[in-house]
Amino acid sequence: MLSKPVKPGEPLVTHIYTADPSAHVFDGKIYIYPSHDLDRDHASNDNGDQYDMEDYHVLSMEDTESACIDHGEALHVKNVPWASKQMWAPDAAYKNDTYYLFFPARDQEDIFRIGVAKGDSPAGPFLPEPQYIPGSFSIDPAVFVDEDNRAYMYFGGLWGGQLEKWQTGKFMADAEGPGPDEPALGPRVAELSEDMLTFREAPEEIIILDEQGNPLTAGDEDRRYFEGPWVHKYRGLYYLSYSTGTTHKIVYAVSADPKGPFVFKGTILTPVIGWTTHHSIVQFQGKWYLFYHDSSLSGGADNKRCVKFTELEYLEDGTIRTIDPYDK
Ligand code: FUB
Repeated sequence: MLSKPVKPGEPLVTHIYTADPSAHVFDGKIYIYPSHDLDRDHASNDNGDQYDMEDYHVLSMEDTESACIDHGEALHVKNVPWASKQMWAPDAAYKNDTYYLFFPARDQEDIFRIGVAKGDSPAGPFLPEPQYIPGSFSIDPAVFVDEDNRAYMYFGGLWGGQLEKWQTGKFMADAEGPGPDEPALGPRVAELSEDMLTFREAPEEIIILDEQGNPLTAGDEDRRYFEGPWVHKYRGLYYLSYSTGTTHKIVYAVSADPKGPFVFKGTILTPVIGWTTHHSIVQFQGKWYLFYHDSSLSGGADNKRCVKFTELEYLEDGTIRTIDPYDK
């Protein structure tokens, strides 16, 4: 299905609800891997039960002025042997002449895990591996393939995403997050194996520091990590961007090492309509773009979101100009 030509700040497609866009340039086009929100009415809760997605559709655009194509269903939960429900924010990567779709879902015990599926085309369909990635947990995988061809998966999300339940290395159903003055929980990172199907090592926690070198605290809700990590490289530095959750911002931190520690820098995107905010950053034809979502298409329903994009600008010192998504 083809949309009308896309415009910055407007939904890429309107025939389905979409969220959590992971954008990549494959074969000279922009491919977007979003969540596919269902048109169901739910009250919102902190466990995220309202996000009851079942499948993925891949979108693509020839460029930033053409129509957006919905390539149809690329993977459904019923075809993933280990998964039971909630196909949340996915990402994709290309390596070994293969396209990989990484996705979180609850397993048969209701624990979020991360799975991988393979395809010959960036538009899918994707064939899932029979088991989730051993040692994986929580949500929001984002895979960054570095210039040396090493691939890293960043992941993790609080509350419904269960990250705080893994502080001991084992799933503790009743575990709570750290107190407000304690170091905040960071996202996890693990290098992927050459075949992209397993972790090469146990996931490590990423530390995010303030400008004085102190770890951000859990009470620092304007800056601490909540969910939705994304990593891109600019002028040789790694930029880790993420959602602050409760304060609804997309912020970023920078490091010379893909595993950090990262130093907090600032805000990329101010709050959007709807509770969640989730993004990706991609370079295309010499410009940088932010892909994000809001709930404008549904008039504000948290679980019925729409994917959008806008240009992203760096200042001379490598910082990113803050974007107000509704600035005219
Ligand atoms: O779409 C479900 C969840 O909402 C995602 O995994 C989070 O990042 C948030 O956008």
